[in-house]
Amino acid sequence: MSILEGINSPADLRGLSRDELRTLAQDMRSRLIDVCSRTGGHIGAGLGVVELTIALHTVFETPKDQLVWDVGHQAYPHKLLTGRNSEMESLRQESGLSGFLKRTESEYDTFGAGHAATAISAALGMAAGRDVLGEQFKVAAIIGDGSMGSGLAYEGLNNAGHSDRDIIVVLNDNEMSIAPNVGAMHKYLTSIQRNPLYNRLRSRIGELVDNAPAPFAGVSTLVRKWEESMKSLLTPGVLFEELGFRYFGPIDGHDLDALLETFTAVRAMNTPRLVHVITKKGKGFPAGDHGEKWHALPPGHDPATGKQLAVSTANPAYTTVYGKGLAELGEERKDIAVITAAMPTGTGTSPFATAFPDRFFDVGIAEGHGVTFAAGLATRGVRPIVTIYSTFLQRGYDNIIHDVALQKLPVVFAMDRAGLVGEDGATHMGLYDIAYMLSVPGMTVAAP
Ligand SMILES: Cc1ncc(C[n+]2csc(CCOP(=O)(O)OP(=O)(O)O)c2C)c(N)n1
Repeated sequence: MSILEGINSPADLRGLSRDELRTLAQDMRSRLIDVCSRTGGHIGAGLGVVELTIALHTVFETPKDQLVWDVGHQAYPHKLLTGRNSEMESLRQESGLSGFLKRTESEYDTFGAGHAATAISAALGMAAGRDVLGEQFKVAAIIGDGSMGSGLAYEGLNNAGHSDRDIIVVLNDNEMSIAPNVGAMHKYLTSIQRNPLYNRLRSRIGELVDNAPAPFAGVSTLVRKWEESMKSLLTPGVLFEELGFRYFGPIDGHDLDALLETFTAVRAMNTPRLVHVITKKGKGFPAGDHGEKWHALPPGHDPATGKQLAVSTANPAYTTVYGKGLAELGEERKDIAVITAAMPTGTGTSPFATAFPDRFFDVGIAEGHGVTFAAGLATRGVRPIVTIYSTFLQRGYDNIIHDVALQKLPVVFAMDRAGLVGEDGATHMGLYDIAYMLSVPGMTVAAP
Protein backbone atom coordinates (compact mmCIF):
# COMPACT_ATOMS: atom_id res chain seq x y z
CA MET A 1 0.00 0.00 0.00
CA SER A 2 1.37 3.42 -0.91
CA ILE A 3 1.56 6.12 1.77
CA LEU A 4 -1.14 8.05 -0.11
CA GLU A 5 -3.54 5.10 0.11
CA GLY A 6 -3.15 5.20 3.91
CA ILE A 7 -4.24 8.85 4.14
CA ASN A 8 -7.94 9.14 4.90
CA SER A 9 -7.80 12.63 6.32
CA PRO A 10 -5.11 15.24 7.15
CA ALA A 11 -4.90 13.83 10.70
CA ASP A 12 -3.04 10.85 9.17
CA LEU A 13 -0.32 13.19 7.91
CA ARG A 14 0.59 14.42 11.34
CA GLY A 15 2.20 11.15 12.44
CA LEU A 16 4.41 10.77 9.35
CA SER A 17 8.17 11.37 9.29
CA ARG A 18 9.72 13.92 6.94
CA ASP A 19 10.92 11.13 4.66
CA GLU A 20 7.44 9.63 4.55
CA LEU A 21 6.01 13.04 3.68
CA ARG A 22 8.51 13.34 0.84
CA THR A 23 7.50 9.91 -0.46
CA LEU A 24 3.87 10.99 -0.13
CA ALA A 25 4.62 13.95 -2.42
CA GLN A 26 5.88 11.54 -5.09
CA ASP A 27 2.81 9.30 -4.64
CA MET A 28 0.53 12.32 -5.06
CA ARG A 29 2.23 13.51 -8.25
CA SER A 30 2.05 10.02 -9.78
CA ARG A 31 -1.62 9.71 -8.85
CA LEU A 32 -2.49 13.13 -10.30
CA ILE A 33 -0.64 12.51 -13.55
CA ASP A 34 -2.29 9.12 -13.91
CA VAL A 35 -5.85 10.07 -13.03
CA CYS A 36 -5.86 13.32 -15.02
CA SER A 37 -4.69 11.46 -18.13
CA ARG A 38 -8.19 9.89 -18.12
CA THR A 39 -10.34 12.65 -16.61
CA GLY A 40 -8.52 15.69 -17.99
CA GLY A 41 -8.37 18.78 -15.84
CA HIS A 42 -6.23 21.55 -14.38
CA ILE A 43 -3.18 19.49 -13.61
CA GLY A 44 -0.41 22.12 -13.81
CA ALA A 45 -1.42 24.22 -10.82
CA GLY A 46 -1.96 21.15 -8.61
CA LEU A 47 1.42 19.61 -9.46
CA GLY A 48 3.02 22.88 -8.34
CA VAL A 49 1.47 22.87 -4.86
CA VAL A 50 1.92 19.26 -3.74
CA GLU A 51 4.49 20.06 -1.01
CA LEU A 52 2.64 23.26 -0.08
CA THR A 53 -0.60 21.31 0.39
CA ILE A 54 1.11 18.64 2.49
CA ALA A 55 2.77 21.28 4.67
CA LEU A 56 -0.44 23.28 5.21
CA HIS A 57 -2.55 20.25 6.14
CA THR A 58 0.24 18.95 8.41
CA VAL A 59 0.81 22.18 10.33
CA PHE A 60 -2.70 23.60 10.38
CA GLU A 61 -5.36 21.75 12.34
CA THR A 62 -7.77 21.24 9.48
CA PRO A 63 -10.73 21.06 9.31
CA LYS A 64 -10.98 23.34 12.38
CA ASP A 65 -8.40 25.73 10.95
CA GLN A 66 -9.74 27.14 7.71
CA LEU A 67 -7.70 26.86 4.51
CA VAL A 68 -9.19 29.04 1.78
CA TRP A 69 -7.83 28.14 -1.65
CA ASP A 70 -8.22 30.80 -4.32
CA VAL A 71 -9.74 29.82 -7.72
CA GLY A 72 -9.73 26.14 -6.70
CA HIS A 73 -8.05 24.77 -9.82
CA GLN A 74 -4.97 23.93 -7.71
CA ALA A 75 -7.02 21.93 -5.20
CA TYR A 76 -6.55 18.40 -6.57
CA PRO A 77 -3.76 17.62 -4.06
CA HIS A 78 -6.02 19.04 -1.33
CA LYS A 79 -8.73 16.64 -2.50
CA LEU A 80 -6.28 13.73 -2.37
CA LEU A 81 -5.48 14.45 1.29
CA THR A 82 -9.02 15.17 2.45
CA GLY A 83 -10.70 11.81 1.94
CA ARG A 84 -11.41 12.07 -1.78
CA ASN A 85 -8.54 10.05 -3.28
CA SER A 86 -10.74 7.08 -4.12
CA GLU A 87 -13.26 9.32 -5.93
CA MET A 88 -10.69 11.08 -8.14
CA GLU A 89 -11.68 9.04 -11.21
CA SER A 90 -15.03 10.87 -11.15
CA LEU A 91 -13.36 14.30 -11.38
CA ARG A 92 -15.20 16.80 -13.60
CA GLN A 93 -17.99 14.38 -14.49
CA GLU A 94 -21.71 14.44 -13.79
CA SER A 95 -22.31 13.62 -10.09
CA GLY A 96 -18.53 13.30 -9.65
CA LEU A 97 -15.98 15.45 -7.88
CA SER A 98 -15.90 19.09 -8.88
CA GLY A 99 -12.76 20.37 -10.62
CA PHE A 100 -12.89 23.33 -8.24
CA LEU A 101 -13.88 23.85 -4.59
CA LYS A 102 -17.37 23.16 -3.38
CA ARG A 103 -18.69 23.57 0.15
CA THR A 104 -21.22 20.76 -0.33
CA GLU A 105 -18.47 18.35 -1.40
CA SER A 106 -16.32 18.42 1.75
CA GLU A 107 -16.01 20.17 5.11
CA TYR A 108 -12.40 20.89 4.03
CA ASP A 109 -13.67 23.05 1.15
CA THR A 110 -14.28 26.06 3.35
CA PHE A 111 -15.30 28.36 0.51
CA GLY A 112 -16.59 27.60 -2.98
CA ALA A 113 -14.38 28.90 -5.77
CA GLY A 114 -13.84 28.85 -9.51
CA HIS A 115 -13.37 32.56 -10.15
CA ALA A 116 -10.07 34.13 -9.16
CA ALA A 117 -9.13 36.40 -6.25
CA THR A 118 -11.91 35.79 -3.73
CA ALA A 119 -9.76 34.02 -1.10
CA ILE A 120 -8.40 36.96 0.90
CA SER A 121 -11.81 38.63 1.24
CA ALA A 122 -13.50 35.36 2.22
CA ALA A 123 -10.72 34.49 4.68
CA LEU A 124 -10.94 37.91 6.30
CA GLY A 125 -14.70 37.43 6.67
CA MET A 126 -14.06 34.08 8.35
CA ALA A 127 -11.49 35.61 10.69
CA ALA A 128 -13.91 38.42 11.59
CA GLY A 129 -16.73 35.87 12.10
CA ARG A 130 -14.45 33.87 14.41
CA ASP A 131 -13.65 36.98 16.45
CA VAL A 132 -17.29 38.08 16.68
CA LEU A 133 -18.24 34.68 18.07
CA GLY A 134 -15.14 34.41 20.29
CA GLU A 135 -13.88 31.22 18.66
CA GLN A 136 -10.30 29.96 18.36
CA PHE A 137 -8.87 28.77 15.05
CA LYS A 138 -6.55 29.93 12.31
CA VAL A 139 -7.46 31.13 8.82
CA ALA A 140 -5.14 30.99 5.83
CA ALA A 141 -5.90 32.17 2.29
CA ILE A 142 -3.76 30.65 -0.48
CA ILE A 143 -3.64 32.80 -3.60
CA GLY A 144 -1.58 32.70 -6.81
CA ASP A 145 0.55 35.52 -8.18
CA GLY A 146 -1.77 35.86 -11.20
CA SER A 147 -4.80 36.36 -8.98
CA MET A 148 -2.83 38.71 -6.73
CA GLY A 149 -2.84 41.17 -9.63
CA SER A 150 -6.61 41.31 -9.45
CA GLY A 151 -8.37 44.31 -7.88
CA LEU A 152 -10.39 42.13 -5.52
CA ALA A 153 -7.22 40.63 -4.02
CA TYR A 154 -5.86 44.11 -3.39
CA GLU A 155 -9.12 45.19 -1.76
CA GLY A 156 -8.86 42.18 0.55
CA LEU A 157 -5.23 42.92 1.42
CA ASN A 158 -5.99 46.56 2.04
CA ASN A 159 -8.84 45.69 4.39
CA ALA A 160 -6.97 42.89 6.19
CA GLY A 161 -3.57 44.48 6.58
CA HIS A 162 -4.39 47.01 9.26
CA SER A 163 -7.20 45.03 10.83
CA ASP A 164 -4.92 43.40 13.42
CA ARG A 165 -6.80 40.17 12.81
CA ASP A 166 -5.18 36.79 13.06
CA ILE A 167 -5.02 36.00 9.34
CA ILE A 168 -2.44 34.45 7.04
CA VAL A 169 -2.06 34.96 3.31
CA VAL A 170 0.05 32.42 1.44
CA LEU A 171 1.18 33.80 -1.89
CA ASN A 172 1.85 30.92 -4.28
CA ASP A 173 4.17 32.54 -6.80
CA ASN A 174 4.94 30.48 -9.90
CA GLU A 175 5.38 33.52 -12.16
CA MET A 176 2.45 32.24 -14.20
CA SER A 177 -1.19 33.09 -14.56
CA ILE A 178 -2.54 30.71 -17.24
CA ALA A 179 -0.18 32.44 -19.63
CA PRO A 180 2.95 34.15 -18.30
CA ASN A 181 1.84 36.70 -15.75
CA VAL A 182 1.66 40.41 -16.64
CA GLY A 183 1.70 43.74 -14.84
CA ALA A 184 3.45 45.70 -12.14
CA MET A 185 2.59 43.34 -9.26
CA HIS A 186 4.20 40.52 -11.23
CA LYS A 187 7.35 42.60 -11.78
CA TYR A 188 7.39 43.46 -8.10
CA LEU A 189 7.16 39.82 -7.01
CA THR A 190 9.90 38.81 -9.43
CA SER A 191 12.17 41.49 -8.05
CA ILE A 192 11.60 40.19 -4.49
CA GLN A 193 12.49 36.68 -5.65
CA ARG A 194 15.68 37.91 -7.17
CA ASN A 195 16.59 39.93 -4.10
CA PRO A 196 16.11 37.93 -0.92
CA LEU A 197 19.04 39.86 0.62
CA TYR A 198 16.86 42.03 2.83
CA ASN A 199 15.24 39.09 4.60
CA ARG A 200 18.57 37.41 5.24
CA LEU A 201 20.00 40.67 6.48
CA ARG A 202 17.01 41.33 8.68
CA SER A 203 17.27 38.01 10.50
CA ARG A 204 21.06 38.50 10.91
CA ILE A 205 20.49 41.98 12.36
CA GLY A 206 17.80 40.55 14.67
CA GLU A 207 20.21 37.90 15.99
CA LEU A 208 23.03 40.38 16.51
CA VAL A 209 20.85 42.88 18.34
CA ASP A 210 19.11 40.28 20.50
CA ASN A 211 22.40 38.68 21.51
CA ALA A 212 24.34 41.91 22.02
CA PRO A 213 26.41 42.01 25.26
CA ALA A 214 25.26 44.41 28.00
CA PRO A 215 27.20 47.59 27.05
CA PHE A 216 25.76 47.44 23.52
CA ALA A 217 22.22 46.43 24.41
CA GLY A 218 21.08 50.07 24.14
CA VAL A 219 21.92 50.20 20.45
CA SER A 220 18.97 47.98 19.70
CA THR A 221 16.44 50.80 19.17
CA LEU A 222 18.90 52.66 17.01
CA VAL A 223 19.62 49.58 14.91
CA ARG A 224 15.93 48.82 14.52
CA LYS A 225 15.37 52.40 13.29
CA TRP A 226 18.22 52.00 10.85
CA GLU A 227 16.79 48.66 9.73
CA GLU A 228 13.44 50.36 9.12
CA SER A 229 15.03 53.03 6.93
CA MET A 230 17.20 50.48 5.07
CA LYS A 231 14.20 48.33 4.29
CA SER A 232 13.18 50.30 1.24
CA LEU A 233 16.77 50.42 0.05
CA LEU A 234 17.41 46.72 0.39
CA THR A 235 14.18 45.49 -1.10
CA PRO A 236 12.73 46.84 -4.31
CA GLY A 237 9.66 47.77 -2.26
CA VAL A 238 7.92 46.78 0.94
CA LEU A 239 4.43 46.69 -0.39
CA PHE A 240 3.09 43.95 1.87
CA GLU A 241 4.69 45.31 5.02
CA GLU A 242 3.37 48.77 4.24
CA LEU A 243 -0.08 47.24 3.80
CA GLY A 244 0.19 45.92 7.36
CA PHE A 245 1.38 42.35 6.81
CA ARG A 246 4.48 40.78 8.31
CA TYR A 247 6.26 39.41 5.23
CA PHE A 248 8.02 36.00 5.20
CA GLY A 249 9.86 34.81 2.15
CA PRO A 250 10.62 34.05 -0.50
CA ILE A 251 10.52 30.36 0.46
CA ASP A 252 11.19 27.39 -1.83
CA GLY A 253 7.74 25.85 -2.18
CA HIS A 254 9.16 22.41 -2.93
CA ASP A 255 11.33 22.27 0.18
CA LEU A 256 9.13 20.47 2.71
CA ASP A 257 11.43 21.21 5.66
CA ALA A 258 11.40 24.94 4.96
CA LEU A 259 7.64 24.97 4.49
CA LEU A 260 6.90 22.99 7.66
CA GLU A 261 9.20 25.13 9.78
CA THR A 262 7.93 28.41 8.38
CA PHE A 263 4.25 27.51 8.74
CA THR A 264 4.79 26.20 12.28
CA ALA A 265 6.32 29.55 13.28
CA VAL A 266 3.80 31.61 11.33
CA ARG A 267 0.77 29.70 12.64
CA ALA A 268 1.77 30.59 16.20
CA MET A 269 1.61 34.35 15.52
CA ASN A 270 -1.59 36.35 15.55
CA THR A 271 -1.41 39.46 13.39
CA PRO A 272 -1.74 39.70 9.57
CA ARG A 273 1.15 37.87 7.93
CA LEU A 274 2.02 36.93 4.38
CA VAL A 275 4.16 33.95 3.37
CA HIS A 276 5.63 34.22 -0.12
CA VAL A 277 6.23 30.75 -1.56
CA ILE A 278 7.96 30.09 -4.88
CA THR A 279 6.69 27.08 -6.82
CA LYS A 280 6.95 25.62 -10.29
CA LYS A 281 3.70 25.16 -12.16
CA GLY A 282 3.49 21.64 -13.65
CA LYS A 283 6.35 20.36 -11.44
CA GLY A 284 7.05 16.68 -12.04
CA PHE A 285 5.09 16.37 -15.26
CA PRO A 286 7.10 13.81 -17.26
CA ALA A 287 7.41 16.06 -20.32
CA GLY A 288 8.87 18.91 -18.23
CA ASP A 289 7.64 21.86 -16.16
CA HIS A 290 5.96 23.81 -18.97
CA GLY A 291 3.57 25.93 -16.93
CA GLU A 292 1.15 27.09 -19.62
CA LYS A 293 1.06 23.84 -21.60
CA TRP A 294 0.02 21.80 -18.56
CA HIS A 295 -2.38 24.39 -17.07
CA ALA A 296 -5.23 22.18 -18.20
CA LEU A 297 -5.24 19.01 -20.30
CA PRO A 298 -8.10 17.22 -22.06
CA PRO A 299 -9.45 13.83 -21.00
CA GLY A 300 -7.66 10.96 -22.74
CA HIS A 301 -4.12 12.30 -23.03
CA ASP A 302 -0.78 10.52 -22.87
CA PRO A 303 0.48 11.00 -19.29
CA ALA A 304 4.07 11.10 -20.51
CA THR A 305 3.71 13.75 -23.20
CA GLY A 306 0.39 15.48 -22.50
CA LYS A 307 -0.68 14.85 -26.12
CA GLN A 308 -4.34 14.08 -26.74
CA LEU A 309 -4.65 10.42 -27.79
CA ALA A 310 -7.64 10.63 -30.11
CA VAL A 311 -7.36 13.86 -32.04
CA SER A 312 -10.79 15.19 -32.97
CA THR A 313 -11.59 15.35 -36.66
CA ALA A 314 -14.67 17.48 -36.01
CA ASN A 315 -15.11 21.05 -37.22
CA PRO A 316 -12.69 23.62 -35.84
CA ALA A 317 -13.59 25.08 -32.46
CA TYR A 318 -15.54 28.35 -32.30
CA THR A 319 -12.58 29.94 -30.53
CA THR A 320 -10.22 29.09 -33.40
CA VAL A 321 -12.60 30.47 -36.03
CA TYR A 322 -13.14 33.62 -33.96
CA GLY A 323 -9.38 34.14 -33.49
CA LYS A 324 -8.72 33.80 -37.21
CA GLY A 325 -11.54 36.19 -38.08
CA LEU A 326 -10.32 38.69 -35.50
CA ALA A 327 -6.82 38.70 -36.97
CA GLU A 328 -8.27 39.25 -40.48
CA LEU A 329 -10.40 42.11 -39.19
CA GLY A 330 -7.32 43.62 -37.57
CA GLU A 331 -5.67 43.77 -40.98
CA GLU A 332 -8.66 45.56 -42.53
CA ARG A 333 -9.44 47.91 -39.66
CA LYS A 334 -6.54 49.78 -38.12
CA ASP A 335 -8.84 51.28 -35.46
CA ILE A 336 -9.60 47.94 -33.81
CA ALA A 337 -8.01 46.97 -30.49
CA VAL A 338 -8.46 43.72 -28.58
CA ILE A 339 -8.55 43.28 -24.83
CA THR A 340 -8.15 40.02 -22.91
CA ALA A 341 -8.12 39.42 -19.17
CA ALA A 342 -5.22 36.99 -18.72
CA MET A 343 -6.51 34.51 -21.29
CA PRO A 344 -4.94 35.13 -24.72
CA THR A 345 -4.94 31.43 -25.66
CA GLY A 346 -8.30 30.47 -24.16
CA THR A 347 -10.09 33.34 -25.90
CA GLY A 348 -8.41 32.72 -29.27
CA THR A 349 -6.91 36.20 -29.32
CA SER A 350 -3.27 35.08 -29.60
CA PRO A 351 -3.12 35.38 -33.46
CA PHE A 352 -4.29 39.01 -33.17
CA ALA A 353 -1.74 39.59 -30.39
CA THR A 354 1.09 38.28 -32.56
CA ALA A 355 0.04 40.25 -35.63
CA PHE A 356 -0.80 43.54 -33.88
CA PRO A 357 1.01 43.73 -30.54
CA ASP A 358 0.42 47.50 -30.28
CA ARG A 359 -3.34 47.02 -30.44
CA PHE A 360 -3.53 44.05 -28.12
CA PHE A 361 -3.92 44.48 -24.36
CA ASP A 362 -3.68 41.74 -21.74
CA VAL A 363 -4.83 43.46 -18.55
CA GLY A 364 -4.33 40.44 -16.25
CA ILE A 365 -7.13 38.90 -14.17
CA ALA A 366 -8.93 42.22 -14.01
CA GLU A 367 -12.16 41.99 -16.00
CA GLY A 368 -13.74 45.13 -14.55
CA HIS A 369 -10.63 47.16 -15.26
CA GLY A 370 -10.48 45.68 -18.79
CA VAL A 371 -14.01 46.94 -19.52
CA THR A 372 -13.35 50.46 -18.22
CA PHE A 373 -10.00 50.54 -20.03
CA ALA A 374 -11.87 49.64 -23.24
CA ALA A 375 -14.31 52.48 -22.57
CA GLY A 376 -11.33 54.83 -22.30
CA LEU A 377 -10.00 53.58 -25.64
CA ALA A 378 -13.44 54.14 -27.19
CA THR A 379 -13.49 57.80 -26.11
CA ARG A 380 -10.45 58.30 -28.39
CA GLY A 381 -12.00 56.71 -31.50
CA VAL A 382 -10.45 53.27 -31.07
CA ARG A 383 -12.92 50.37 -31.49
CA PRO A 384 -12.27 47.97 -28.61
CA ILE A 385 -13.28 44.31 -28.74
CA VAL A 386 -13.35 42.96 -25.20
CA THR A 387 -12.93 39.20 -25.37
CA ILE A 388 -13.75 37.57 -22.05
CA TYR A 389 -15.48 34.32 -21.11
CA SER A 390 -19.15 34.84 -20.35
CA THR A 391 -18.76 33.77 -16.70
CA PHE A 392 -15.77 36.04 -15.98
CA LEU A 393 -17.36 39.09 -17.58
CA GLN A 394 -19.84 38.98 -14.71
CA ARG A 395 -17.01 40.62 -12.72
CA GLY A 396 -17.25 43.66 -15.00
CA TYR A 397 -21.01 44.21 -14.87
CA ASP A 398 -21.02 47.61 -13.21
CA ASN A 399 -18.26 48.71 -15.56
CA ILE A 400 -20.43 47.66 -18.53
CA ILE A 401 -23.34 49.73 -17.24
CA HIS A 402 -21.54 52.72 -15.76
CA ASP A 403 -18.52 53.11 -18.02
CA VAL A 404 -19.79 51.84 -21.37
CA ALA A 405 -23.59 51.91 -21.65
CA LEU A 406 -24.42 55.12 -19.79
CA GLN A 407 -21.72 56.95 -21.71
CA LYS A 408 -22.90 55.46 -25.00
CA LEU A 409 -19.42 54.27 -25.92
CA PRO A 410 -19.01 51.80 -28.79
CA VAL A 411 -17.46 48.72 -27.19
CA VAL A 412 -17.88 45.21 -28.56
CA PHE A 413 -18.01 42.32 -26.11
CA ALA A 414 -17.10 38.97 -27.60
CA MET A 415 -18.12 36.47 -24.94
CA ASP A 416 -16.64 33.05 -25.21
CA ARG A 417 -17.88 29.87 -23.42
CA ALA A 418 -21.51 30.98 -23.37
CA GLY A 419 -24.15 28.48 -22.26
CA LEU A 420 -23.47 25.15 -20.58
CA VAL A 421 -19.78 24.45 -20.31
CA GLY A 422 -19.75 20.89 -18.99
CA GLU A 423 -16.71 19.69 -17.06
CA ASP A 424 -15.76 22.95 -15.37
CA GLY A 425 -19.13 22.99 -13.61
CA ALA A 426 -21.35 25.62 -12.03
CA THR A 427 -18.74 28.34 -11.47
CA HIS A 428 -17.90 28.41 -15.17
CA MET A 429 -21.34 28.19 -16.77
CA GLY A 430 -22.09 31.03 -19.18
CA LEU A 431 -25.75 30.97 -18.22
CA TYR A 432 -26.50 34.56 -17.37
CA ASP A 433 -25.07 36.53 -20.28
CA ILE A 434 -28.19 36.90 -22.44
CA ALA A 435 -30.20 38.04 -19.42
CA TYR A 436 -27.56 40.39 -18.05
CA MET A 437 -26.63 41.92 -21.38
CA LEU A 438 -30.21 42.38 -22.63
CA SER A 439 -31.06 44.45 -19.58
CA VAL A 440 -28.28 46.98 -20.26
CA PRO A 441 -29.51 50.19 -21.94
CA GLY A 442 -28.42 50.46 -25.57
CA MET A 443 -26.82 46.99 -25.72
CA THR A 444 -27.30 44.99 -28.92
CA VAL A 445 -27.05 41.26 -28.27
CA ALA A 446 -26.33 38.75 -31.02
CA ALA A 447 -25.73 35.03 -30.66
CA PRO A 448 -24.45 32.87 -33.53
C1 LIG B 1 -12.31 36.09 -12.47
C2 LIG B 1 -11.54 35.04 -13.22
N1 LIG B 1 -10.93 35.36 -14.38
C3 LIG B 1 -10.25 34.43 -15.08
C4 LIG B 1 -10.16 33.15 -14.62
C5 LIG B 1 -9.46 32.08 -15.45
N2 LIG B 1 -8.27 31.59 -14.75
C6 LIG B 1 -8.29 30.45 -14.08
S1 LIG B 1 -6.84 30.13 -13.34
C7 LIG B 1 -6.15 31.53 -13.95
C8 LIG B 1 -4.73 31.85 -13.62
C9 LIG B 1 -4.54 32.01 -12.15
O1 LIG B 1 -3.19 32.31 -11.91
P1 LIG B 1 -2.63 32.21 -10.45
O2 LIG B 1 -3.54 32.86 -9.50
O3 LIG B 1 -1.21 32.67 -10.47
O4 LIG B 1 -2.69 30.65 -10.15
P2 LIG B 1 -1.83 29.47 -10.83
O5 LIG B 1 -2.67 28.95 -11.98
O6 LIG B 1 -0.55 30.01 -11.30
O7 LIG B 1 -1.71 28.48 -9.74
C10 LIG B 1 -7.05 32.23 -14.72
C11 LIG B 1 -6.78 33.49 -15.44
C12 LIG B 1 -10.80 32.86 -13.41
N3 LIG B 1 -10.79 31.62 -12.89
N4 LIG B 1 -11.48 33.81 -12.73
